[in-house]
Amino acid sequence: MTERKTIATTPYTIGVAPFRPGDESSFGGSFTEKPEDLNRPDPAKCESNDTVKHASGLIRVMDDDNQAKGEWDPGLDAETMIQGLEYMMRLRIFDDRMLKMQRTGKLSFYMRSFGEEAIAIAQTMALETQDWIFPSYRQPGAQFVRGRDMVSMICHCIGNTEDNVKGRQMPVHYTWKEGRFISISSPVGTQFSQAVGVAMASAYKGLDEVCISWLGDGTSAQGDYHYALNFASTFKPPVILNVVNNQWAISTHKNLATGGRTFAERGLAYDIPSLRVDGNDFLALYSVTKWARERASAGLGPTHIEVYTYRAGAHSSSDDPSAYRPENEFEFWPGGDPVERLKLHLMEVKLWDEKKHAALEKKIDDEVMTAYKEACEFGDLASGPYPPASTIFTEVYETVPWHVQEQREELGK
Ligand SMILES: Cc1ncc(C[n+]2csc(CCOP(=O)(O)OP(=O)(O)O)c2C)c(N)n1
Ligand SMILES: [Mg+2]
Repeated sequence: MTERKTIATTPYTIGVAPFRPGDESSFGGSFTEKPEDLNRPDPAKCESNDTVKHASGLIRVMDDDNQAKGEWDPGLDAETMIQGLEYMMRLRIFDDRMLKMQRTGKLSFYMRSFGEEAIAIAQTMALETQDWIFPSYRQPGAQFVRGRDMVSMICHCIGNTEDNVKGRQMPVHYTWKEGRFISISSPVGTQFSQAVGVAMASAYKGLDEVCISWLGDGTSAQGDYHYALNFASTFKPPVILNVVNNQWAISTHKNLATGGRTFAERGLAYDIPSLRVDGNDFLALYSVTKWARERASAGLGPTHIEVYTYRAGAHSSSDDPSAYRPENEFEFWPGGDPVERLKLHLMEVKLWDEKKHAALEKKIDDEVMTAYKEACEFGDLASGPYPPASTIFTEVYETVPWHVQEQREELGK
């Protein structure tokens, strides 16, 4: 009989979270990377080799003293920054109201962007209106930037008679054709190859239409991510591919999604310029996205970005993070709170004060409350009215298949 050989087994320490419930989290205080560390390469000439340091370092603009520094400072005017702050505040207040609705049974499920508000908002603001957005469920903020009506967003989350997809999507899985905001898919990651494909079509047609997409650290462990990067590397379409590394994929730590190097560095192997950016720094996010768009528009193709952040809230209304991570971990995150950081920067440059902030908060709060009441008039989960059951069968197939027809007849609708 042949003797079986034993091989060294993988240690179980791979992929574990550094801190668990009851531990004191520590991320080393503040970031060691400084805004002056990294240059801003010429976007119209930059190749992947020029971004080796940008993929392992961290692009920042706002320093620990809330001042904008370094080559990546986008030099935004007051109006743009205040607008950005307003969008972020609107998203946070909106999210809180929606979660309350879920807790009181008015809608079935909810996902907040808490702690990640700057990402989709700054990045969408840096784009042009003809650009296409391929989001995951944590970028609803892009819709505020593109001007979607809040009542319509709430009606979608409830799935009531005014929901533009008539309850056929999960709440928060928005779709909004007018804003070029592509339907969010429940199977995570599909949006990356779709964004690359549409960008290829845009280049083929000679249009100045750039695509942007986001997926999470956990999702980047899927094949979809690599298929998209491979096509982006080969065909060099005008696309901006973001991996939002928020440390967690529900209860799975980001250490289980990649083997040591940063998420950004993986793009270099595909010969795609790759940047790593502080995802809680509104100005840095705006700046890298403008840079990537300039490259795409100049015909230089894709940019790969790791957005380094922390998921401050639960994964969704169905999740309880106290079961797998210290409850106050967010307080130790060196990137801080994105809303607070832009607010403090605006105060530092004397464009903002607590009084203006409180007044804006009140204005948004009223706006959200009014929209919430208006949306509920079209029905909520607790008290209806509900869309008719016949909508299960309509508007999906042009020619209804026999088995669906049979089911409809059986239901008598
Ligand atoms: C293909 C697929 N697998 C699993 C799931 C269940 N699921 C939904 S979100 C999620 C975690 C995703 O984590 P990450 O990509 O890090 O994004 P985050 O929620 O942190 O933004 C999982 C496993 C799914 N929706 N689709
Ligand atoms: Mg994640």
